[in-house]
Amino acid sequence: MAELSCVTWTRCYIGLGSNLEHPVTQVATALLELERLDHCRALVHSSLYRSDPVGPPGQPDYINAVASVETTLLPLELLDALQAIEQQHQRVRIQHWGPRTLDLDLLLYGDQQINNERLTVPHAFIQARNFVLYPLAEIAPDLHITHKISLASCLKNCESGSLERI
Ligand code: 5RU
Ligand code: CA
Ligand code: CA
Repeated sequence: MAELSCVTWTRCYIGLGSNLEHPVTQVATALLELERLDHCRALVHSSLYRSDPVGPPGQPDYINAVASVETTLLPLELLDALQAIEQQHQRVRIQHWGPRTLDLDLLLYGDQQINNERLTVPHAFIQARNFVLYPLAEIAPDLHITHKISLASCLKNCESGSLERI
């Protein structure tokens, strides 16, 4: 008798950001690369957004977006895949929170809470950053960040500021 297959697909949310070397192209290319990742399917992504830099001053404006995929990769396997894409974009770490060609953040991995040396999920910045919350709301308005914290409640406390959908 035929067996039923049993793999678990977990929906994950990924933040994209760039403020060097043609940021719109960096983010658009990264979306295509996410779409082509092995063991991932069903990519959905937000519009691209422009915003002022948060953190160290004197950087170029950022382009941000949020994407979601379903994956059979484990969290650290997905992180490896995201970091490999960052490397393909010649990401160089000079200054902490400094400008970058491409930053891919694993924001949410299903409803899991993960705390280890490489990974904190939900991502530390998710609850207070307009450049994460507004794009996220575009693709998953009913999302909960944790069992107790809804995306809608985070948005109520987060001004859109300089954030501009492009
Ligand atoms: C401090 C606060 C440092 C928030 C960082 C981005 C942060 C940014 C980005 C915009 C950084 C990390 N500003 N600043 N978009 N990343 N607008 O993706 F996110 S550096
Ligand atoms: Ca990052
Ligand atoms: Ca980031």
